[in-house]
Amino acid sequence: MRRSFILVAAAAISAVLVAGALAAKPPNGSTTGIGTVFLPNPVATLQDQSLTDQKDADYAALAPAYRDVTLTNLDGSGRLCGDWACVISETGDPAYSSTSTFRYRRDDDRFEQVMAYYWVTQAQLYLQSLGFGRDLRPVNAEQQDIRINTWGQDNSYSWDKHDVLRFGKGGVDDAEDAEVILHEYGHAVQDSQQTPFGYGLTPESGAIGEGFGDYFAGTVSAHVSPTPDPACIADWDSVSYTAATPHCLRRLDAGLHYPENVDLTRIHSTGRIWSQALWEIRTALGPTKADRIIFEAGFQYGASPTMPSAAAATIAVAQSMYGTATAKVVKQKFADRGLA
Ligand SMILES: [Ca+2]
Ligand SMILES: [Ca+2]
Ligand SMILES: [Ca+2]
Ligand SMILES: [Ca+2]
Ligand SMILES: [Zn+2]
Repeated sequence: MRRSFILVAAAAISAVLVAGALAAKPPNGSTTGIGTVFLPNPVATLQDQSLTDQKDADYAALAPAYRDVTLTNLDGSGRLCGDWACVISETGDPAYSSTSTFRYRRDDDRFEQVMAYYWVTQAQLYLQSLGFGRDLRPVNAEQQDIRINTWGQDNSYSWDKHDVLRFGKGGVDDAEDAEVILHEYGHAVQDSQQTPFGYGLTPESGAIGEGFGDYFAGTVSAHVSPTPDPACIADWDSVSYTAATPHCLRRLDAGLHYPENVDLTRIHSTGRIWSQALWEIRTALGPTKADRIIFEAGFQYGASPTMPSAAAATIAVAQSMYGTATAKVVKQKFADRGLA
């Protein structure tokens, strides 16, 4: 199953993936480097709702949104591959640097490759900082395959059969917005928590998956680079398909309620019930405690939960990790959405 971040019919995918023939260059051995990225995206960073795609141009108003960051966990090959992410590009040149210096602007396809490497790595490092892989079991702690392609539709997806994230180039190139990257990585996280690999086999569990992806984007984005309106997801990608401001793909505070706002033909929209419950738990408990509970619960509620059953599993995890007072808070936040 392929899970995307917006509801656009998926085109057939070529079974033949061009594996980015890599030039035979010597490894440079360095596991850290420098990259230029958005943190998390220009609209949120600059608080400027008037920014538009302008056909992938690198125009002056965007200049203050670029940031140089340290790229970590590289494998020393001079490519954007490492412990937690490996980027293969099917468009433009594959990024390569003998000095691990990856400074590009958005009109260069290599910019999105750097974004994908940086943000997937940051997401995994955030999970580890919470204790996953230490006192808690690891979550998707492996090299995530990422492909960026010329697919023209405005859509990206996680494809669990091949354990790969793909980012397209419709409108604002999808991997120019950290929150699109993180939403898709959220799907990979949930897939990895199931045995056999793969989460979300029913429409309602799919809606939880979309809500989880949005929540994951919100919590990791706010951890790495806080911005004034953290409940707005994909502030930059969405300028291509939203007229109202602030531009958001979706929000984490939509005020929907179970079951009357459930529409299982619109799982992304319905997922806002779930994402809001998680967001309010995070607000009440703080990000560390909330995310330890929320991500641990992903191991517990199975591949195809209903929203109430996943809520019950999450409350039980809160009880066993932190006791009755914390479980009560979690239960109340789910109750506010009609889920407990
Ligand atoms: Ca671009
Ligand atoms: Ca584009
Ligand atoms: Ca897009
Ligand atoms: Ca945002
Ligand atoms: Zn999705």
